[in-house]
Amino acid sequence: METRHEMRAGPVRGSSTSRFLNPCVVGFVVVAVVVILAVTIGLLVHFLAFDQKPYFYRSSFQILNVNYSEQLSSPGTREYRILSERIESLISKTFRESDLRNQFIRAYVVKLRRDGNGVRADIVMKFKFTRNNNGDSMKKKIESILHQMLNNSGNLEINPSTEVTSITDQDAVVLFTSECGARSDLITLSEERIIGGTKAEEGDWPWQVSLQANNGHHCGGVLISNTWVLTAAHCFRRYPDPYTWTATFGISTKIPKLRIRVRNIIVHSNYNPVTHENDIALVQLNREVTFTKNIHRVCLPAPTHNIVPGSIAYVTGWGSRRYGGNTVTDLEQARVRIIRNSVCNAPDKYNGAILPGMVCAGVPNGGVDACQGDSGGPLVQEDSRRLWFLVGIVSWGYQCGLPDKPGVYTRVTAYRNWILQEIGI
Ligand code: 4AZ
Repeated sequence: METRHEMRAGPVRGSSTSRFLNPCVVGFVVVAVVVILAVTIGLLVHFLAFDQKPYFYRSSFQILNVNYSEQLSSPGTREYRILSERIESLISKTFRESDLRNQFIRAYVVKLRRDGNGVRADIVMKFKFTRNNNGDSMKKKIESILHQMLNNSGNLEINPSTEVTSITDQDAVVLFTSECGARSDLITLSEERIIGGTKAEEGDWPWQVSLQANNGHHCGGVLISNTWVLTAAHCFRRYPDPYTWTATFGISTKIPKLRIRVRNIIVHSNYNPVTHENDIALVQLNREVTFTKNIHRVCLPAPTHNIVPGSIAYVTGWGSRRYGGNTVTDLEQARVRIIRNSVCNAPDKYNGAILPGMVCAGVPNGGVDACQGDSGGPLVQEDSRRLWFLVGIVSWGYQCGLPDKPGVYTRVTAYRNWILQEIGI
């Protein structure tokens, strides 16, 4: 009873108004309102003025004073690289000297094609701007800056009737993956990325395949088209029947992103298991792979492509971390250097066993190498436009990671014409 009386007494004493006007409460309410307002205004200003989002645009230029030639049909040639770099640097220079210098990120030539006698270049451009810039006005600005550029493009004569189209991230993926050799970081036109550690991330090596016999990882492989995988001939010595094999994609062999049966296996007819000569094979998949940002083909080098001794290359696979060890379930990468055949043939190294169709790669003191289970997998190099080329296929070596015993790879340039003869690519 006492308590109930006291409670009821509160309002009777008229303290409700005085409590409401209590300076502490008023102060608290004012501070709360000010804080909420400040946070809201802050967030609005942040999103409208500072929170920049990437936007992709595509365009296509007709270049009138460059004659199309076979040399421009593959991104691996010097001619293709030089012309693409000229176009990219012209666009970059133009935007860096324009009102959009703070919005422009990168321009990239995704494809050079024949257009009459001349050349057409398909271009993807990336910009960053805030939400209060509407896409249409940006498109107009980009078009007008490009238009000025085309009238003043130095020694490249470009048809000035050029349209710009806003595209989605997914459209950019389709444009990049219809060509070869772009890692996922190039597809998003992100800033330079350093490859670190040994564990690979999804999309780092999108052409890497696991070739599995009876669903167990047996060899690596490399996606070179939407139906063909390049690998080593010695992978099929134990299981020659294509129906034994499946190919998986994605960095984990435990939880693959995709699994496809093998339809056919073409082993080089002159493969020699004693000398390891012609250790190369082609695997046809039972259905086409739909390329994605994380699954698509590598570039094949031209037969004349120069593999420079001392240059950096990466070998990737699920092979064992030491000779005699188990294979791993998460894809790993290793950074090695190309070794000249004459050096690799020295008496303390392979003493003449390295034939012209082979190439060695390793590090001076050993410790970084391919190993059992990596066989058939890729040895790749990046070019100046950040496209990746297949230079070797993991083939053999004396154990793994020993000093003076580098990894030996099938030299892909020596088999470029064999691939063309066998499957027409
Ligand atoms: C193998 O047995 C193997 N260190 C693959 C690569 C190397 C050695 C052995 C290179 O499949």
